[in-house]
Amino acid sequence: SFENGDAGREIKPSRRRNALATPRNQTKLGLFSMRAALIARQFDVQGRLVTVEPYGSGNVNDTYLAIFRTTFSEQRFIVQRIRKAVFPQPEVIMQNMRVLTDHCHAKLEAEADRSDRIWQLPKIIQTKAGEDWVTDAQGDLWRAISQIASANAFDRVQNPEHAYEVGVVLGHFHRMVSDLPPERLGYALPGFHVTPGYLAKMDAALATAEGQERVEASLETKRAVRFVEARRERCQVLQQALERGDLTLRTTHGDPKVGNIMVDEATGRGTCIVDLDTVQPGLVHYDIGDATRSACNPAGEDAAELASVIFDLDLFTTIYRGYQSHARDFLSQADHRHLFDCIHLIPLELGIRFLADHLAGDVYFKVRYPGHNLRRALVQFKLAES
Ligand code: GN1
Ligand code: MG
Repeated sequence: SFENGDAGREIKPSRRRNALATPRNQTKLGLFSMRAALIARQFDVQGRLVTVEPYGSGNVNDTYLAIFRTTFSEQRFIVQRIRKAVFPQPEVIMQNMRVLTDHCHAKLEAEADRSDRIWQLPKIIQTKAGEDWVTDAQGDLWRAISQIASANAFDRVQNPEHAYEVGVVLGHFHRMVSDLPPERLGYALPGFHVTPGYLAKMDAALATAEGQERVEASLETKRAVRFVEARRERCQVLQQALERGDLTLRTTHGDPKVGNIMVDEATGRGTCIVDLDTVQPGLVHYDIGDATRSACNPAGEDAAELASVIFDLDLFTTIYRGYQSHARDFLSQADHRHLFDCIHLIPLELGIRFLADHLAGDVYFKVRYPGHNLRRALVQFKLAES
């Protein structure tokens, strides 16, 4: 995996490169980047390719920053390979992204004069043939999107002001898509955030010989499984509310963790939400729970000390204030009634997802060391407990 960034540090491509500057990694880097370079040249950008390098710290897709130059200009953009193991129908992601960005870009432009800041949102860069993506010889989907100008993302919440901006950006996103009917979007990731489905995945992994072996391998794993067992019932709460009709499907982001919120370098204010792969019909609770489990945990998803993992209520108050500044009219009474549920459920769910993947042999999330998914699960369980 390229994506061995340090949690909580600023995500800068130059840092990645230093972190990878061992001879073995350089060879790997060369091979993969070469493939990305071949792909990058197929998109409709001016100039000559100068470099392509691994970028960001995502757990799923392969991400690169490409730089093209002419004598008088430079264009930087993001090139990504969508992983088939995770997204069975990657073209649905791109169809959704087209619908979403057309809707939002028009809205941002129309509201620009009244807005308190310049909002950004990635734009699809088409191929020279006018397509939204390319498929390589292995059948993998690659796409190119614009890079957000002068902004940073952080894997960990930096301070209360940062938490506030995370809330503002999510609230602004929800308001922007509040009139985009979810029926216009497909399911790029069927079963995403449907917690009982992740329980079933864990059960399936536990039912295999390899899964059993992994449980037996450590006391920590046994404890983690027991932790989930004791909370099985609660895993149904949002799904049942949806089935009862208390909650309704809307257009959601799906992955609004703190690392997907870009902060303007110059002003320190939120400017953009990125990673639009999981935009699909869902519950706003998935998003609120995901943003809060991420931004209210100052120790981060890869916390070095489990003891340092807490759900910080002051940060929650702050992020929620930011959220409400845009989404005040957006949440119904029933939505409010289920806030506590989602704040507890989404870290529990992510913990189950990490644990299930650990038991299944790390097939979904990229790992940087053996036992990484188990470790990630323990952090999320600690958070849910807190
Ligand atoms: C994955 O790839 P990345 O880092 O954007 C995952 C999210 C998790 C997140 C935890 C498609 O996101 O659901 O919350 O890891 N994305 C997918 O860091 O499963
Ligand atoms: Mg994501």
